[in-house]
Amino acid sequence: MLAAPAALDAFQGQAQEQKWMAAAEALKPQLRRTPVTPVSLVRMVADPGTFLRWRVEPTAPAAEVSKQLMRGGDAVTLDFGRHLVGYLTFTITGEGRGIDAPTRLKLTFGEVPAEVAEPFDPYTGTLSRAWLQDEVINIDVLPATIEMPRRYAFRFLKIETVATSPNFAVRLSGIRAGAVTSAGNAPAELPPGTPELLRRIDRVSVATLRDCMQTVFEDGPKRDRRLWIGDMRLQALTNYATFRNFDLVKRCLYLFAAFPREDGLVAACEFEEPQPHRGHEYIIDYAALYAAAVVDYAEASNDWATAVELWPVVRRQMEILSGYVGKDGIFAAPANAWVFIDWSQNLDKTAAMHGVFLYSLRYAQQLAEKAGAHEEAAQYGKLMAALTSAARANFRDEKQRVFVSGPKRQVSFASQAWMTLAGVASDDEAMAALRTVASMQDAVKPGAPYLYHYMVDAMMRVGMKQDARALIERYWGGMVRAGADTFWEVYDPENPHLSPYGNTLVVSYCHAWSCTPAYFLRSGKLL
Ligand code: RAM
Repeated sequence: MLAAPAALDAFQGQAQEQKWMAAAEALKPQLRRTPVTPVSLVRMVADPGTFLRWRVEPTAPAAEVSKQLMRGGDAVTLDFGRHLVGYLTFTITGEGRGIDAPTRLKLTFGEVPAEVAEPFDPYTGTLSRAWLQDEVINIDVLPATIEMPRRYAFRFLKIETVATSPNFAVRLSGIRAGAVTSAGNAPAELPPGTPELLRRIDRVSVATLRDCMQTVFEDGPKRDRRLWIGDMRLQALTNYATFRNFDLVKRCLYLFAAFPREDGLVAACEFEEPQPHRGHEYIIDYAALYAAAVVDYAEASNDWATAVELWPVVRRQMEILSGYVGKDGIFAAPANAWVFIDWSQNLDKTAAMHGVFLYSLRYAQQLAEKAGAHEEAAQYGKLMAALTSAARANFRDEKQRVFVSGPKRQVSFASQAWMTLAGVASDDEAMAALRTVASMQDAVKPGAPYLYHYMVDAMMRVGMKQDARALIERYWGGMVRAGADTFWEVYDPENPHLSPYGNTLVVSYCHAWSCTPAYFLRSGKLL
């Protein structure tokens, strides 16, 4: 009996998805492992004058650790001198009348000083306490060489001797880490003669990307350790300008294609273990931006064959999302859907989301042409024209020379950035809007580097090179000046206590979406 067409379609769809999953798995990279040893013993000194609340004071070379005999209650803190993602090994010996009890150690790993200086409990964050990187281990037999089984993201390590027995003390030695990444050799630094701050920003960007490049582009190696579309797109762009690992991008694009929701919407994130599967969250703007990620990849790698292979996935996103465009030509996401755009609180996302969809349609149209889907390309063209005029009619405030969003006609950085990137405004209008918003006291500011990226991108698009550069120096440069080795998930220069999760200790301090200054600085358009 012949299958009904819908069932046949579903069957073919599943077969295709399995192929994509197999293709993704075949591209799974081998990680490179680099030994890293600690540089110094340090102590953290509370310093309200510093953004991160703690100052790091070296007290001795790291090798001195093995000169200390440690008893219950003793602790040491080590600085590895750089952020790393990897595994820890150390040796522990016992000395005294007799080793007559287990040794209990507590290890705490920190990306930033506060994580090894402040108690984790009582924990007040909204995300799982289990993300905080502390372990208690009991060692029954000494001497022993311990290989910690978990992977950590850290620069600092505190080791506390919780308990021995009155009859013995312990000595630590051979403390070392194996740092892992799928990034290849570091790209050449920015040429000498480039202002030092920009060279430092670039270095930190590259280190951020390196440590997030694992068997997928992770969002943050401390948390959430998974692949998100919005983060991946920005990592991939920076990767094209630095490590140029095209296969990792291809693997990630396939992973999203392989596990869509039943109706074909791509998931916002993917998990790799115990076997690849989709996350349970869907973000409307991330699904739209999948189109941009596919086309960016093809442009950078020249592998249009893969992009065309993924065209049905892009087409499906556009089909689903265009269903949300109302009769008035405005994109209106379903009430219960997650539209991300940024972490800023109280942001009205209507104009920005409309802009993201319009922006993504442009990429989808380009891919449709490549795939020979001229009908869809023409449809997208019409839809883009309708969305553009609806945006001008609904979001443009001629008097204030900005874009507004929502019933309260809210002015935000997000709306200006996305209206600019969507091409709704002329270059002059966009320039005026991007400058005006910066001078408006009550405009809703970006809440995280993800939106700052699109602010810089919008400025570059309309030729505001000086402004773009100044923003990078101020914002990412601010993190560097505050001691960042890798760029953070959230940063508000005016609010060191900002966290989307109710606690700064659970913030990721090596975060994918913050790595893009290297992309801008190496674009040839900024310097
Ligand atoms: C958080 C992560 C991730 C981001 C999502 C939307 O869980 O920070 O980077 O993409 O939110």
